[in-house]
Amino acid sequence: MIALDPLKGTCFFLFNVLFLLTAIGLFTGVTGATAAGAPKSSPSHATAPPNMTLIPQGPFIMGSDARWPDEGPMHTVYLDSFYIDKFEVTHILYQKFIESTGRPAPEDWIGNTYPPNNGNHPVVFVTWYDANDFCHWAGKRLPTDIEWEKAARGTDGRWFPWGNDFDPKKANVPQLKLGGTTPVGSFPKGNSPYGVSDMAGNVWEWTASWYKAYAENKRPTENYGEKYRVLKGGSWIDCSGYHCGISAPNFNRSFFNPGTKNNGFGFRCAKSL
Ligand SMILES: [Ca+2]
Repeated sequence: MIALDPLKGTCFFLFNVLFLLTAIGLFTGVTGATAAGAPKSSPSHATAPPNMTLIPQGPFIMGSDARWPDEGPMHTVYLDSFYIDKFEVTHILYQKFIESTGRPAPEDWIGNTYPPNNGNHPVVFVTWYDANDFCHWAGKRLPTDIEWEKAARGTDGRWFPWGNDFDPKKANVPQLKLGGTTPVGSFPKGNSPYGVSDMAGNVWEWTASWYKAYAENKRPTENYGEKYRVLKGGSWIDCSGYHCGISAPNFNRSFFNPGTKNNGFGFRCAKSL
C-alpha cells in the first residue's frame, strides 16, 4: 500500500541541483575541505548517536506496481542523509519517558511497570501522539514514510529488508505463528541493508506522514488526506481476515487514525543531521 509525493518533483530538482553543485566543486577543487583548509567532517556510522545508524544521502526506489493501488507507482526519491534507530522503541526506553514526563503508561502495563520479562520487547498500545512525543522527548523525531522505506529497503528496490524472497524465519511475521512480540533485534538475518532490525514484522511502526497518494498515482481514494497516519513494516498479527496480504514488504502501507492503539503498533525514531 503508499504517500506523499508532491515531493517527487522537488526531489528530482534537488538531485539535479546537488549534482550541479558537486560538478562545480570538482572543477574548482573545493570539495572535501573548507576554505581555511580544515578537513570537512562528513557524517558516518561512527558519528551516529547510540543505537542509531546513518542512512546515507542519495536516491532510492520507492513503492511498487505489483500489489495494492496505493503502493504505486514505483518511483525514485532522493533523500538527504539522516539517522534512524536500529531497533523499535522498547518498554525499557518508554518507561524512562513515562517517569520523566508523567505521561500515562500503556494499557497493558500495571502502574508504571511494563509486562513481566518484556523489557526488550517493543512498546505497544501507543498512539501516534505518544510516539511523536516520545521521539521529541528523546531529541529525535518520527521518520517520514519515505525515510522509513529507504532504511528498510536500501537502493536496489528489494521487496523485503533481506532480499526479494519472503522468508518467515527472518522476521516476526504471522506466518511464524509466535502469537506476540519478540525482543527487538531477534532476527539479525532479516536486517535491512543498513543493519536496521525488525523492519518487516514484530510491530507496525508509526511514521510522521499523512496517508496521501504518491505523485502520479491514478487511483484516488477517499482515505487520502490529512486524516490518517501511515504505519510501515507489518507485525506479528495475522491480518489476513482483513485481506491485507503479506504485510512484510517494504512498500506495504497501513493507515490509521492517529489515536489508534493496539498490541501490534509501535514505532522507532529518526534524527536529522
Ligand atoms: Ca517493525
